[in-house]
This record gives sequence, structure tokens and C-alpha cells, in this order.
Amino acid sequence: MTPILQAAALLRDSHRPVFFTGAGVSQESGIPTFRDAQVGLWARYAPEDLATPEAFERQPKLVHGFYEYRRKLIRQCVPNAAHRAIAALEKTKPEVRVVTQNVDGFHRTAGSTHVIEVHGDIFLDRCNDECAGLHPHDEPTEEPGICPRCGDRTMRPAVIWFGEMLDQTVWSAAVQAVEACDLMVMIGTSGLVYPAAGLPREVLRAGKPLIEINPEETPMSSSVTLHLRGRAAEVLPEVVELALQR
Ligand code: BV8
Repeated sequence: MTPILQAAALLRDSHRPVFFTGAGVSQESGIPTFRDAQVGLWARYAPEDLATPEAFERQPKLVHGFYEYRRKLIRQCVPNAAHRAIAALEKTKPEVRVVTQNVDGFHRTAGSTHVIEVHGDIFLDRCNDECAGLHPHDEPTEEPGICPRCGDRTMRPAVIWFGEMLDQTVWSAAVQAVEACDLMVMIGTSGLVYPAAGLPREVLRAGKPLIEINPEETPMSSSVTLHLRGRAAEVLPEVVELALQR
């Protein structure tokens, strides 16, 4: 049986699949991954160097500009066939859960309703002094906004930066979804960033099947149950279609 047919059989028999996704699932929508070289002004920066509280403290306008650049790019792109396949599967398997490292919101836009965004949402701001809740960031701005509640001048993206703790409520929901799953499909992630990268490893520790969809090898590839070497928007719709055939 080919790996694609094996993956379809595992997905067909699954009642509580979790899709664990990274930047690669949005790559075919036109959103560069973190491993991809950035373009233009951002070519000289590694995202990891801009996605930190220290960078924002030091150069708030630069970091603000980085996020406005990414929001503008995301607004120009749409979810792809991989996002849509996961959303479609939910109609047959209502227990489907998505745990994503991405902040682009594309799984929700595609129609998935149980999405856990462990690294936050780029279209929300939060007060840098943590006094306020979350505020939509729908319109581009030249510089960080002013907190409507405390007047602090440095609203920041409501994403989790390197060196920051994850939101404990969100993280607990992700851990619970993974503990409850009977299958994980890991798509488009290099599996390097913790604690999120610990989730697929937990699936293996629990002796549950782990399918990887990625055109490249990753540190997880030698341990997963099945590695489907290919692009998410090509491979996943085929696996879902075969899984739904009776
Ligand atoms: C934490 C949101 C506790 C922001 C992101 C020193 C001090 C403090 C912490 C650490 C430290 N050293 C290490 C750590 C832990 C650190 C970490 O893991 N660092 C790594 C680099 C080693 N983690 C943290 O800091 C986390 N917090 O630990 O808190 C703590 C706190 C204080 C002190 C100590 C501990 C917070 C991490 C969250 C960071 N925020 N995003 C934003 O988006 O701007 S991470 C960001 O990078 C993404 O969200 C994602 O998680 C990660 C990128 O990974 P991927 O998604 O996998 O993307 P990548 O580009 O790497 O890979 C893409 C893959 O897709 C590739 O494999 C490619 O082959 C594949 N692909 C490409 N095209 C396709 C495809 N696949 C399918 N189809 C295609 N078409």
C-alpha cells in the first residue's frame, strides 16, 4: 500500500485527528516560511531577531513595520487547498482539532472551527504593559498604537515572541487536544520551536500514529509513522479525499 493510501486509511479510521501546522501550510498561499529568505527591507533580518520583546523595546517602529509588512502580505493572500481540506474534513469528523503555530488566521478563514493558535493572532494588538485586553488591528498604522485603556503608547502584536511564555489557557487547550487525539498530522513545520515542537513528540511517546507532510526532511522525519514528502496543498487534499471515500 502506498504511503498516501496508508495515510488515508489512518485518517479514515481516526475519530479525533489533530492537525499540527507550521509556516509550510501557508507557503502555497504565498506567505514565506520562517526558513525562507525574507525579501526587500526584511532580507537583512532573521524573523527570530525581530520577533522578540527586546527588539520591540529597542526598535518599536522597526518591529511594528515588520508586522505591518506581514499583515499586508497576508491580506493579499488566501487560504490554500490544504487549509480548505482540513476545514472540509471537519464536516465529516467534527472532532477534528487544529493546533497551529501560524499567526495568519488562515485555518479560521478557510472554515475550521476548532483552531488553537498557540503563537497568537497577527491581526490582534495587545497593550505592551499588559493592562488591556486584545484589540483588533485591522488598519495599517505608521507606528505602534496607543492603548485605549491606559494610554500607553506602545501597543504590540498579540503574538508570542521568542523568549515569551505562551498563553497558559491556549497552551492547555493545545495539550488537551493532543492528549485526546488518536492521530496527529504534522504539516509544514520544521519542528524546531518549543514548547510547540514538543507536541508531535508527545504523540509518539503515547504510541499514537504521527503523519508528517513536508517536502523536506525534518528532525522528526526519522521517527514519524509516515512521512509524505510533498507540498501541503498537493498532498493533503488527496489524503482527505481518499479517506472520505467509502
Ligand atoms: C518559551 C509567533 C518559555 C511570532 C513564533 C532562550 C531564551 C528563551 C527561550 C528559548 C531560548 N532558547 C530556546 C528557547 C525556546 C524558544 C525556542 O524554541 N527557540 C528555538 C529557535 C530553539 N521558544 C520560545 O521562546 C517560546 N517561549 O520558550 O517560553 C521561556 C520563556 C522565557 C525564558 C525561557 C523559556 C516562544 C516561541 C514562539 C515564538 N513565536 N511565532 C511571529 O510569527 O511573528 S515562532 C515562529 O517560528 C512560528 O510560529 C513557528 O513556530 C516557528 C517557525 O517554525 P515553522 O512554522 O516550522 O516554520 P519554518 O519556516 O521553521 O519551517 C517551515 C517548514 O515548512 C519547513 O520544514 C519546510 O520544509 C516546510 N514547507 C515549506 N513549504 C511547504 C512546506 N511544507 C508543506 N508544504 C509546503 N508547500
